[in-house]
Amino acid sequence: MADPQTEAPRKATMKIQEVRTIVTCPGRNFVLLKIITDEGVYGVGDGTLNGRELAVAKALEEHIAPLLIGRDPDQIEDTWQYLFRGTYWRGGPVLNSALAAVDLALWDIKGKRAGMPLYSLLGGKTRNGAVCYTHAHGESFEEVTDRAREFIDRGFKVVRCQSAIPGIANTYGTGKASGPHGESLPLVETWEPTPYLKTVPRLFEHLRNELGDEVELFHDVHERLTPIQAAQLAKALEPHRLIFLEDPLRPEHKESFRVIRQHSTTPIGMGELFTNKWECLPLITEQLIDYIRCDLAHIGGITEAKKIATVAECYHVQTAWHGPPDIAPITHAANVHLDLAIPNFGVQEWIEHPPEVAEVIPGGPTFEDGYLTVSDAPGLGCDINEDAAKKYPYQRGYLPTTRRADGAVHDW
Ligand code: KDG
Ligand code: MG
Repeated sequence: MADPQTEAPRKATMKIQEVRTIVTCPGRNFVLLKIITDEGVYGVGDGTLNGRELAVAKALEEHIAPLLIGRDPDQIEDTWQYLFRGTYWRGGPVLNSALAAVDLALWDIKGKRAGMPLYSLLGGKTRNGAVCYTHAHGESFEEVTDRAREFIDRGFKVVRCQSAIPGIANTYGTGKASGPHGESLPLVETWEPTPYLKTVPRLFEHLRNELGDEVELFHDVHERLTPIQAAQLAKALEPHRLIFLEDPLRPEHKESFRVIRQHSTTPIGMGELFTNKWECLPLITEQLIDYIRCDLAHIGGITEAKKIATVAECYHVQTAWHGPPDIAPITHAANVHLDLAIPNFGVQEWIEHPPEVAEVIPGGPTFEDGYLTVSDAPGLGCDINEDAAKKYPYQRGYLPTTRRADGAVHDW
């Protein structure tokens, strides 16, 4: 434990000597962290927050790194509480992404010192692999179907499907990339609920007719609907048996989810915009969702995620941790270590990064026949090649923004 007056370790144990933030853009921006101890063992973390990367990097460099120097890297929970509560203000996405980077790096150090992969430290494997999903998208139903078929042929058992909506420019999820795009301002997407609510059930009818019953399919609403619109969509999708309907509502007002539950048996997944366990709690304890899908890189890492998973287990809620391409392979590895260890794992999102990413961050999860695994290397099994990272300097990039047809701002 730290000395209550000075926060210095009470006795001479291993100490944190250096905290290095690495911002790199091998195709997309990543905010990486290396925590180096006085015994030479180091851990790697990821705190990438898409579109606001440098806010996290600055928080790590200017506010958090000085607090870590001299601390015992073994006291993860104590350090977590110290950083989370020590701000007084608590953390939103910026501070909790920074906290995640620290948390992941500390678990990595603990695993390396113990000579154990993280899943062993978390209780050992409860399964051989984590079933995972990827994204099939396209301008037309046929294009989405063809992409989904390619993924099914590669072994995927679960596929997220998004198609363009007639009359809506730049529909979410249809491949108009976020991240660095060389433009000074974000891409603007449009949103209108009526064509969306008409099109999505037709898309899934088409997909079921073409792809059959065996593959698990689902759709990401991306928090855009009102409660009653979400209830209508969930009900309309019932015949197509989605594994879950993702993020139907804005994250702020948890009671809204009751409206969906009152009208539909389509399972619901929610959580990529949550930043702590308390936000998940009402949805879990009232059994208003079926899958909790926080992002380990934005909720303070493994320490917070394992607590959320345990509460979820009590209420028959499974996990579907957020695994988009905008978080580094280090967080993807953390996802899979946790998936392998917990009893209530549901499904894991995973998007293949381009090869430059593995050059900078080797050791992410590996995919085989629909399942993800991680290596048995101690810790997270990942590394950061700092020389390679230098070849890919940060490039400013924004997530798109959204407006209604009349010009009003809407959630992206
Ligand atoms: O940076 C934003 C993305 O992480 C998000 O749009 C991806 O919704 C997403 C998902 O489910 O992967
Ligand atoms: Mg999503």
